[in-house]
Amino acid sequence: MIPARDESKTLPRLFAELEHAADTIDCILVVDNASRDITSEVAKNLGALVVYESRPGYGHACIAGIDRLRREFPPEVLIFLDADDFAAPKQLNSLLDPIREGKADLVIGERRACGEGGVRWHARLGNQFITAALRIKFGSHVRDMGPFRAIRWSMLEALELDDPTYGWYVQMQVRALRSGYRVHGIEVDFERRTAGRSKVSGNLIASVRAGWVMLRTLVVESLRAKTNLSKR
Ligand SMILES: Nc1nc2c(ncn2[C@@H]2O[C@H](COP(=O)(O)OP(=O)(O)OP(=O)(O)O)[C@@H](O)[C@H]2O)c(=O)[nH]1
Ligand SMILES: [Mg+2]
Repeated sequence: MIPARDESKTLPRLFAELEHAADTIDCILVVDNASRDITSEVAKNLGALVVYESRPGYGHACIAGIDRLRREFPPEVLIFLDADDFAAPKQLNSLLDPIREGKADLVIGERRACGEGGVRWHARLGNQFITAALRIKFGSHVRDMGPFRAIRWSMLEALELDDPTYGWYVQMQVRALRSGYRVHGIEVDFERRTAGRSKVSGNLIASVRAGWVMLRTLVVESLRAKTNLSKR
């Protein structure tokens, strides 16, 4: 599943890269998140199944995509992939391996720099803060909050994720850890976008806003975990 907002310029290259993983993928779903460009048309022409979500927000896009899959093609494993992550398709099989081998329920790509440069310093700092908090509070060993990840469908359904914002992946990790699912990280190559407009980590204010949303989600989800445990 590819959440995409104004990504008409990145999708052609991403789909060309996805040819490398054609044997592994049953269906490519692009969620056009209220784009102001021709993202939907480009995705359809490239052969994707397209869902349109009019409410901006990363989590809104993921929820809309999951609803559609639930109704039509619930997969065994769902892969999340950003529309500008050109390095990811070649690494799809390595991401899936721990699930195929029965060692993990959720696998997260830990980004290391290659090509045009890695995660920018302010995004890296925010990521380190959140991953350290997850380690201290929930014993997580994963070193990044990257969006390139694979999750068993049955587990995804059980987590009942509903965060409409960039807190989506924080909510996923907290709920997975506190429910005892096996969460693994694997190192993946990552290169900065070379097309389209940078919307979050390329912009300090947007990064701070996204960081704040992630932190808020972490606090809310941790408090919720505490309340649920004390009710048992
Ligand atoms: N900013 C933003 N991105 C969204 C939204 N919904 C889906 N996306 C997609 O989420 C993914 C991540 O957004 P990016 O703009 O690449 O954010 P980033 O990777 O942190 O930073 P840059 O790559 O530097 O822009 C892309 O595939 C976007 O198209 C939304 O509501 N806002
Ligand atoms: Mg990006």
